[in-house]
Amino acid sequence: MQPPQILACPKWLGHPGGRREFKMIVKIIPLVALTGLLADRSLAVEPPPPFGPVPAARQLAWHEMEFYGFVHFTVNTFTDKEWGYGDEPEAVFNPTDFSAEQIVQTAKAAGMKGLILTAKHHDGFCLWPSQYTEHSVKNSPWKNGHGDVLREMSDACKHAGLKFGVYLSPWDRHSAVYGRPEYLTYYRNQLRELLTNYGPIFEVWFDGANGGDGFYGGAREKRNIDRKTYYDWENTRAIVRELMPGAMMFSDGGPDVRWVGNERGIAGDPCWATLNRADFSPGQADEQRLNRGDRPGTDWLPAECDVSIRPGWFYHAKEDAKVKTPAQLVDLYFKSAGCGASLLLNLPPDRRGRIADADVQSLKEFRQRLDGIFSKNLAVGAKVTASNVRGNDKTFAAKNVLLGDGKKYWSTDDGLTTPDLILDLGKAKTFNVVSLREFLPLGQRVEAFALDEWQEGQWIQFAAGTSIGSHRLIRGDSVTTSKVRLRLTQAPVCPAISEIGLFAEPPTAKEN
Ligand code: FUL
Repeated sequence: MQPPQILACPKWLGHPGGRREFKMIVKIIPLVALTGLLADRSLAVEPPPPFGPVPAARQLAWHEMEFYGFVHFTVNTFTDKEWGYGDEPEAVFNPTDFSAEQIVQTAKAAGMKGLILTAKHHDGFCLWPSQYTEHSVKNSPWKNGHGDVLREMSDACKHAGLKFGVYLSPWDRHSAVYGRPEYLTYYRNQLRELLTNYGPIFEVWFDGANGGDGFYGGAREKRNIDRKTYYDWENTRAIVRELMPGAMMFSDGGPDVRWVGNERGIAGDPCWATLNRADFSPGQADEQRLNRGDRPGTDWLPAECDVSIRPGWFYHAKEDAKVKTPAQLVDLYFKSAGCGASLLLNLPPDRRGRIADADVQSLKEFRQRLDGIFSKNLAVGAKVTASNVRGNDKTFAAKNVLLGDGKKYWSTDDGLTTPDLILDLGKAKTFNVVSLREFLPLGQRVEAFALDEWQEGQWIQFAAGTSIGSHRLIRGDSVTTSKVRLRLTQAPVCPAISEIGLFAEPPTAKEN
């Protein structure tokens, strides 16, 4: 048998026993390499263990959206009401120039990542031709009863790259069986219809309102239900999990996203992403707690800030002059998305079935102002150092906070809960907005922080706050400095910070 081909043949191979030694070496080398690898592995620095409840995959995807829209549209648009009684004839629903395209493009241009449509509001009228009721678009004059608002909106969203969600009011003032067990079957059938025919659905909105009285098939009476037991929420929710596992479910108490406790669009400070969910159920709101969350909290249950661009949720011509200004919208963005919650901004189509000009204009300028702020991160290019880096491993390097991809983060050794991080900007820069984010798969870790500027040889604090979570925007007076320090001042565990950004908001952005 031929010996193996040896290209560079060391001298010692020539002496007796040399070949045997060589064979042994050939066997040993991979072993050594493997042992080395294993040793490297055991040396690899482990990421910090997660702290408290952590977000599910659907919640992580939702956190990335931050800003999306509500579309309140139904018979109320034509009767000039906010809550239809349930006796509105189908004939009143007749938009003269409905355009899902115009609605969706308006939302997209404003920077929204999705839209949630009132498939059925409290009045019970269905914007899709449900096979379970006659009280729907199919008996309206719109498109001779062949229209389907859900279909058009879901298609337009898909086409534009926006996610689509549905609001299906549990309270139904039209249904003759509302209040009886049969209604639950009807409600669940409709839920199945929506989730099967108009998906993918990113969020299902379970409203908690119930005023009691209604048409109820002609009974015209007050019907009270037990909010805790009537809808058998556990089994109703199971339908969503079964048909659309990626969908977020909204209600006062989640299970995936919670109400922020007001309809003004303003998150609490702090606004924790966690809540003790067992204390809440739809329609059972402790507004203060929903606004701020619970810390410590048993469940990852972040807040959603719902607010309308107009005083009402539905379109009323008399409110045309009361559309929120670009400055008010920017302010809302800072007070919702900038506090770790999401901004769900309602855009009500008018009687044409389009977003009115005043709203379109305001949204356009709102977007321009936000872009004006966030298009340039003044921290990019800074030299970043930290008082500690986890295991001195570059996986957890301080400079990860500038990557902006949300995938990497700066962390420290276990037990170091109040470290500092310094951005050396190289020269004096002026900013008035600071953006911070935590790496959410490891939970919400930081409980308090401070920001310092370097002035004449010393650090001076210019801002401080509590919760960070998915996003914390600090909007303050202008700071001009060449160095910024982030000081984490309270936390139960070491941090995982994925972003620090510095931005300059032009003074005009605060004016109307
Ligand atoms: C409330 C409803 O009663 C309003 O009409 C609106 O739909 C708002 C978003 O939720 O509970």
